[in-house]
Amino acid sequence: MPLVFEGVAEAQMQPRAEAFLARMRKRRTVRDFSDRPVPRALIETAVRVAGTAPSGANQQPWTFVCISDPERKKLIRAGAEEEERAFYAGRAGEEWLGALAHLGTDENKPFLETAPWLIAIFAQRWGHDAQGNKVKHYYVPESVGIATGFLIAALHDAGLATLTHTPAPMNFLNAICGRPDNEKALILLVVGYPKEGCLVPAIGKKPLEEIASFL
Ligand code: IYR
Repeated sequence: MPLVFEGVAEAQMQPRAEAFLARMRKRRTVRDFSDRPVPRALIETAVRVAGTAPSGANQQPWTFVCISDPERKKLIRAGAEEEERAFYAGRAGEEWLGALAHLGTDENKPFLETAPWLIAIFAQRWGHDAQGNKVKHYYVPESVGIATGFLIAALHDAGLATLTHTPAPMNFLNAICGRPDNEKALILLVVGYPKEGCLVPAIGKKPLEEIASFL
């Protein structure tokens, strides 16, 4: 079918790109969340944005489990803190803990109960056809990573804060979220408003010269 391509007037292209950059530059990862509720419709809309992402063979190999139920959040916090205690007590190793030190993180994850929404992002390592046969999926981590980027940008643009949390391993999420074995939890996105007086590490992003080359 013919492409519907809504272009931007040439004079507007650079200003539009810069306005988007200015907006995205204001995104910060947050670890202190307020318990202020967030309407489900906002989360649904942001997940629909994630669902527009490109994916290998357009297989859309992702499942976004959106959790606001306090009982599930409590189970997720318990599961994550158990893994994180082992991680910080030595499983991570000196080098990894050294790389993280400036972030000030530890094994306590109260935000997993405080924040109004958790989005557990699962990658479907394979799918099923109508007869229930296994269907191979292509470029799964790449596809789910791209969709997650869309999701983070959409939530930020809607005025919400996120934390890209990765308790490892995350297998405990399958049972809590009721997901089958072909799905692997990749990221647990924490979503809400920052707590009043929330602090973030004094860190910045690399300049263009360090992240790009033009040939
Ligand atoms: N998953 C742990 C450790 C951690 C790892 C990385 I890499 C970070 O950028 C931040 C934290 C935790 O969430 O505390």
